[in-house]
Amino acid sequence: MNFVSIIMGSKSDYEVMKPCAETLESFNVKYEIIISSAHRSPDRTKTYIKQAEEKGCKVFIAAAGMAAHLAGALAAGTTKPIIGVPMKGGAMDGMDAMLSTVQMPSGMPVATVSLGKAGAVNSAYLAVQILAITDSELAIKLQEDRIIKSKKVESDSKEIEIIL
Ligand code: RP5
Repeated sequence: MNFVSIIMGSKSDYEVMKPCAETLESFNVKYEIIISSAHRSPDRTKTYIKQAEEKGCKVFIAAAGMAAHLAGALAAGTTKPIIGVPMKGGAMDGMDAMLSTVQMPSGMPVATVSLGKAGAVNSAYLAVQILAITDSELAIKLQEDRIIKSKKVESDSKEIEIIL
């Protein structure tokens, strides 16, 4: 069973990450979602990575804020792709999490997406794109989604556009 795993450092990350789960659902991609912290529950995080991988997890999405170490900790425990979603909040409102998540040492990549809802949604899209490399049905769904998005730009424009 192929699936994606969403891991959040805290329950306080859940609201931001809901759109990630919803996006995976819109593509009928199976996922697990749990709370586990690199700092507060390192053993649970380590154990979960191994168990998820054994069950068929193909991509991990890690959401964490402040001195965000979760995505890096996952990268240390698996060679599966890791997508890091930095969370806003704290004294630096996410800049700390963004730098902590993106600044990985060479050979230990974390694909870091943006702060906020766009990052949460894009983490799901990136996971779907990775799965679609070996899943032609999913690849077609992604192409259809692009067409819908492109048509929406045109219809939105028609509502307000002025062309001389
Ligand atoms: C991080 O610290 C979590 O991912 C969260 O974004 C941030 C704050 O956590 P809480 O204090 O709200 O639990 O580990």
